[in-house]
Amino acid sequence: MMFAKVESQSNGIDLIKIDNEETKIVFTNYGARIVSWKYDDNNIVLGNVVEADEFYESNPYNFGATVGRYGGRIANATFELDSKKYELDANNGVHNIHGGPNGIDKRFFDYKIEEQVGQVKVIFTTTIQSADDHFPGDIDLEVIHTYNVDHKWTIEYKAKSTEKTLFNPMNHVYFNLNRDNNVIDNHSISSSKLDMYLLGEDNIVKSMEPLSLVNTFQEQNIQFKDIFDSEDAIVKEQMQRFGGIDHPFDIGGNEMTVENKHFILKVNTDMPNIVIYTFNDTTGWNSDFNIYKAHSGFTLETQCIPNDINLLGDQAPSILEANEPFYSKTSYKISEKQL
Ligand code: G6D
Repeated sequence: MMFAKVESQSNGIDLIKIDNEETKIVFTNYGARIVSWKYDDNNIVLGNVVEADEFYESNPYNFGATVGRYGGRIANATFELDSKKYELDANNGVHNIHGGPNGIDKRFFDYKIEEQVGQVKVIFTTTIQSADDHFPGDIDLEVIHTYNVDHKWTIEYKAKSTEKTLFNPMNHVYFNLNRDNNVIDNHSISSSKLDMYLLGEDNIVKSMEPLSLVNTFQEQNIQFKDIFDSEDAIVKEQMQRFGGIDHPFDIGGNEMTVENKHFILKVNTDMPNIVIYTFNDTTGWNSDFNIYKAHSGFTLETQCIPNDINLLGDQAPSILEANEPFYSKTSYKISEKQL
């Protein structure tokens, strides 16, 4: 039997806890974020349920958060749309990242819960004002987290903007499928296509010609460790420079699998790219909460390629027309391997 219950903590934090027998998932109104996902006693994602009311406010790594209105970096915090120049807040050196300093990861969403046959839906709503982040247009946004009896977590984004704008939302959950929470180097990724866009200065994509990892490794199933330790000159340079993966990918058939010896995680998305970030730098958080070492987790950020507006101009897939409904869907399904 599936059921949901709400627990309130201090600082306005509500925890929405969904119980589905061997798996349990927890969301919060703060950033419409996932706080916890457990398979029996195993934590599948990074987060903190017990101290959620203190942990998330100071967490600089966007753990589990809905990120927007634009996920990833916009170079030099500026872009042009229909020949008009927009200046954003720089919150990553000279760049804008993850929607800027007033991104939606730091706001309280309204929500309602719908318990249906075989699934629970948590519908989070908010409005992003142009005055919040200096992008054009006010956006009415719904982020719907659905959890079902098959242990599948689905995120749907529904939005509408008052003006033509950029919209590139994603979820910044970090996964770790290891029972001992050891680093994720032993996980492997697989898809019929694993094309990695190479990064230049400040982790910003430098070329729209991706490198096929399937060709480079002659495999469709590749361990993170083999990527980190690759002797291929291009891969090696990228791994040494960025401390791991922080790259957008094109995947095959909208589907990718990540697994270790215990679990299989399948991601399915209608977004054009997935940014994989292997939590390469954990030194930027001076807090007792920071118990993380490099490669403690990895993200699967389903989104348009960051900085697409400056790379592709009016062909950028993140462009959203005024009053046009936006819809996007991503799901993550966890299953245990039969030994
Ligand atoms: C994103 O790509 C970025 C990283 O570079 C950043 O450090 C992280 O979010 C917090 O995945």
